[in-house]
Amino acid sequence: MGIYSVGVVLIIFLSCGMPCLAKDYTVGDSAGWSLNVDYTTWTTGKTFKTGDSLVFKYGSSHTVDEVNSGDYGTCTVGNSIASYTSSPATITLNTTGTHYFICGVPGHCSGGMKVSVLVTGGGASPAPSGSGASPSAKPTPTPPTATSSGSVPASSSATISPVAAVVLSLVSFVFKLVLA
Ligand SMILES: *[C@@H]1O[C@H](CO)[C@@H](O)[C@H](O)[C@H]1NC(C)=O
Ligand SMILES: [Cu+2]
Repeated sequence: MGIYSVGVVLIIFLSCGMPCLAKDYTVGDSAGWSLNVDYTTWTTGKTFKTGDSLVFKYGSSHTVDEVNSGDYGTCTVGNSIASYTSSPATITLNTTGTHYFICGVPGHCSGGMKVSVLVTGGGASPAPSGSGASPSAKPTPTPPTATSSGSVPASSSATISPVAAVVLSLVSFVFKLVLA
């Protein structure tokens, strides 16, 4: 059991390497949020998870507007879900699905200031309930050290329970935060 547990912890620790940490992505990297940047190229190869953040850095002549897919396609401004006008704008990706961002200044979206990101689950922060993403009502995470095996109604088999996996992931996450 002892060796086995260490192995499980190690596997979770390693497999949780970067995906378990909330990441900040500076949109456009050093180019920032501006005209004449190909954001499709920028998103290629990146994976975005709930809890990750997009950091938009831009001059005062731009904005960041989150819009729906239709307005994204047509570069329609004025119906934005959320609008940000001060840089840097750090936008946490709280929900799964595709998020669409454009610059709200007329002409800029059609000039290329548009970026869409597909957000998947399993990141550092779960999507908040209410979006129908999670049927289980568990508003606060269990503190990693608060529970012993006595309070967890899990099976006593050698296989690790989902609850234990979550707790171990949290431990790993906190551990990495301390190291960072
Ligand atoms: C994401 O959730 C955090 C914490 O609840 C909140 O402060 C933030 O405004 C949310 N971000 C968006 C884009 O809704
Ligand atoms: Cu702009």
